[in-house]
Amino acid sequence: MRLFFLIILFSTLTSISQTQAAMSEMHQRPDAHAPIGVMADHGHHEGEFMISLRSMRMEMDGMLESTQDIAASEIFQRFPYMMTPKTMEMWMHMLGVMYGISDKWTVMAMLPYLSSSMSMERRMQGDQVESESSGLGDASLTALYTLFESEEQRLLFSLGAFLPTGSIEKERNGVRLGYPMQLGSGSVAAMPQVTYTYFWSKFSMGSQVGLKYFLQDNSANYQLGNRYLVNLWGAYQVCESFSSSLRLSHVTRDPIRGQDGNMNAMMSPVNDPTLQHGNTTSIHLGFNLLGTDYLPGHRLALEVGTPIYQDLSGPQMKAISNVTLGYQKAF
Ligand SMILES: [Cu+2]
Repeated sequence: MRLFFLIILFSTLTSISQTQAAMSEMHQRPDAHAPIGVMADHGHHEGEFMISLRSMRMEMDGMLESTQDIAASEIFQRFPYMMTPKTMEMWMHMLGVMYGISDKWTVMAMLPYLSSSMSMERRMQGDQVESESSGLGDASLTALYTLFESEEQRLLFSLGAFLPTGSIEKERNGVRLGYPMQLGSGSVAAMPQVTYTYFWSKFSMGSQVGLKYFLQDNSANYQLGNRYLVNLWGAYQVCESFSSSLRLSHVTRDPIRGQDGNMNAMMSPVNDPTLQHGNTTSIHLGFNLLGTDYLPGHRLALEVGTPIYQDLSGPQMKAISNVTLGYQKAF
């Protein structure tokens, strides 16, 4: 009986150590990490520490009403707005830190820095004006739990807490800027997510669903609409240090609840709380580079995306492109 027990114990320990070896082997694939535009896709082993830096650029050009383009002249004809946005560029630089508390539990902290600019056309003057805002965005703390991980697959749950560290009081000449130009939400938000990834020898596929749920009204008496996120991707490992990926992402934004009393909703579509929601589906082409012989363990990734479907409430800015460049290193 004792011998039987020892055999069971020994084989269990052997299989655990084999799984560990397989797991670290899996971590050494370039596509072991999701495309860089996806967050909270992987956990870390006990005592492992990772630092990441991301730079994202989002560009918007022109306006959409529902799914149709709408010119500034038509907006001024049909709506009472005093100005309408033409273009917007947003940069987000994000510092992230991950730490494996155990092989199951990982914690992650993220701190974004935003810098946005928008050009608007004015009805009366017929000219263009620019507005800018920059500063810290909303920081987040996320707990990740690896429910299951083997050589072939990984199932991960995460729960993020977003903190209202970003300003919601950005102004131009003493006038509060519209919702898209504010740096934060002003509210605490919870974000549960589930990520499942399956690995073949050269291919991998992943899926992620998430919800960003705002928990309270902010100091300006509104709360941003909840966000529903879906990601689906496939990656192909071209060689041991390089993989390319194709990703579909979908974001649904609920309407804003309440209204910022310091913003004149009739000034511009971006000030109108009834217009800041809709659906966007995008496609992204990505590359993951993993240093093997040269700079082992360093990761560099790029992802370039463009919307393929946008259905926005009322006249809203049309997204054109988004690009993410990221660097990651585990210790
Ligand atoms: Cu990590």
